[in-house]
Amino acid sequence: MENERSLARFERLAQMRHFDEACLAGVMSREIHGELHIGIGQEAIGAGMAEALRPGDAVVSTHRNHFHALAKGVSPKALLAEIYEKETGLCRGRGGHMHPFDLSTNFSATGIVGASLPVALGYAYGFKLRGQDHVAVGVTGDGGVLTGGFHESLNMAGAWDLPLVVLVENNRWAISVDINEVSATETLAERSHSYGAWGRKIDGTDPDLVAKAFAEAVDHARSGQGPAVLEATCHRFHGHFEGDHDTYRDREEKRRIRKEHDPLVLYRAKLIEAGLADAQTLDRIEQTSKEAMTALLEEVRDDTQPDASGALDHRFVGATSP
Ligand SMILES: Cc1ncc(C[n+]2csc(CCOP(=O)(O)OP(=O)(O)O)c2C)c(N)n1
Repeated sequence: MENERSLARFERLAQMRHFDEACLAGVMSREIHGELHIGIGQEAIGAGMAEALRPGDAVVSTHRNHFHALAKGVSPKALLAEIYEKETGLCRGRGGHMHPFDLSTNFSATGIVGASLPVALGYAYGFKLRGQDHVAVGVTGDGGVLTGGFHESLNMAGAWDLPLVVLVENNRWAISVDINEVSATETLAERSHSYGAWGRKIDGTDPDLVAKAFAEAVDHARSGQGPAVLEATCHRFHGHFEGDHDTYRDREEKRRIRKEHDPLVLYRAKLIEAGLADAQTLDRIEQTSKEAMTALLEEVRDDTQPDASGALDHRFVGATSP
């Protein structure tokens, strides 16, 4: 049982890594336009959060949203097609990578930093009003914690015991701003105390630690005890977006981070050491995941792009066509 769960977590880590590598290919080939924010190095958070989420729960993510979408059960095909600006995409290629929206899984994201939290708060309030035992997860980076929306959302969730889980992906950097130089508190999780919320800081490079802490945070919110703040530390291996020269970080430091904190490498070693898997099994999982993603990418590349004449189709408000 324990090894099945561990293998499933390893598989999710691999799938997330390969998903973002498939996105990178589209930047190199110029099939993907605009800024692309990938999460390579941060996979353990997405891989760890998947298990505690139920279909009715809502997740509202950020500009760096791919892994949270996959964790919530968004179709990898529809997400990749959206990122590749295809008619088969989640939003028929009109939203792009920063604005995926999936009514069927209650997943959405916003490119406005900090704005994921008030939207998640709205879901949480709606769940409470309807007497549903769903939770709303608002994801933010460390930079987003410093916005007014973080305070306002947690204050209201604390005052009204709303089922809001704030998941903070602390990768240290908000573009070029080091959180350690701009935060008035030592940790971001300790801000939870001001709102009577559950709070914890964990190492977000280990999917086991994430799964355990995230399940506790979700249980707390689901059981009507009010909001939770989970700060998961992680490392962003790439620049802020593909095209960022990333000169604010030392080259040697970046090399060290990749060498010492790769969640896939670390989890592989952990499973082998604990006798939960052998190297061949893990190789096979990685290989299968890579092949599946290669096939998916080929399929997506063959899909059609929306025609410019349909730019105003599929809007909720003011649509001219049915
Ligand atoms: C309201 C707002 N201000 C500024 C930006 C520009 N911007 C995009 S991402 C980003 C930094 C976000 O940092 P963080 O929240 O730590 O997330 P990370 O990129 O590390 O995942 C900024 C300032 C924005 N998108 N929205």
